[in-house]
Amino acid sequence: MRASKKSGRIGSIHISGAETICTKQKLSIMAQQYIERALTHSRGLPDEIVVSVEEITEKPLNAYLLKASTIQCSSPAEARRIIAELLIDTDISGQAVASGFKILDSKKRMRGASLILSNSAARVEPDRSRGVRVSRFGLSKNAFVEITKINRIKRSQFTTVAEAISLASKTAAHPDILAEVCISDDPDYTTGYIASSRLGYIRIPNIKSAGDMRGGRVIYLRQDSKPEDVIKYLEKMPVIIKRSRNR
Ligand code: PML
Ligand code: MG
Repeated sequence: MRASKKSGRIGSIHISGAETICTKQKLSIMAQQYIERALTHSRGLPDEIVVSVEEITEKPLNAYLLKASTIQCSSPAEARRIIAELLIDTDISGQAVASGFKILDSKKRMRGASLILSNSAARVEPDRSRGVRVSRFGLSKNAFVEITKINRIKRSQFTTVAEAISLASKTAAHPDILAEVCISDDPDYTTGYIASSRLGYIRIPNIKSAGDMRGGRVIYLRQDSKPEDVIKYLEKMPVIIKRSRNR
């Protein structure tokens, strides 16, 4: 689902987006839930809601649910220090870290993620205003149950966390992806995350101030990766998230 609103100067602004993999039997209920979500979103009332459904014909790959943890963080400035340190530890250059923050701080809204090369900091998403939308991922029952056991998730945050950790788990499973950083663009949602196959899914409270409409998603690729292959995986490859390994 994607919901947007026309805006004179910019064309159209993104309000909400969501995706899943489900059975044919669940299609109607999912579509109804997504439309309801678009109509009650904190970013405002959309004037266009598009729900598209595609049959999945190829066998989905499996990825494992990232282990979740929460870091103590009391302000956006502290969040930045934590994120920068973790990214540098992941072999991402200072220039690439700064480029990521610039995108996350921008007032321009993207529907998808920006892709940055880990060393040169070059942005490689083909359409900079749209970004790359991570899609075609769904949760197994066991992984869903595992998410219900993550500590300190408020009931009202459950769907947001479940979708974010699913997306992060699909993303981190690609061998050419080093890390992902996400700040919600919802003004009332102030917990973000940094994720990678090595770090797991680290929740960061107070990553932004309440009321801030900015946000976004930045994915760091190995310098020698082939961006077109990574994009194909993120957008098109169906992936089912299984419960974490080593439990
Ligand atoms: C979004 O708005 O879709 C991003 C959600 C980030 C969730 C972070 C968390 O609470 O774990
Ligand atoms: Mg949002």
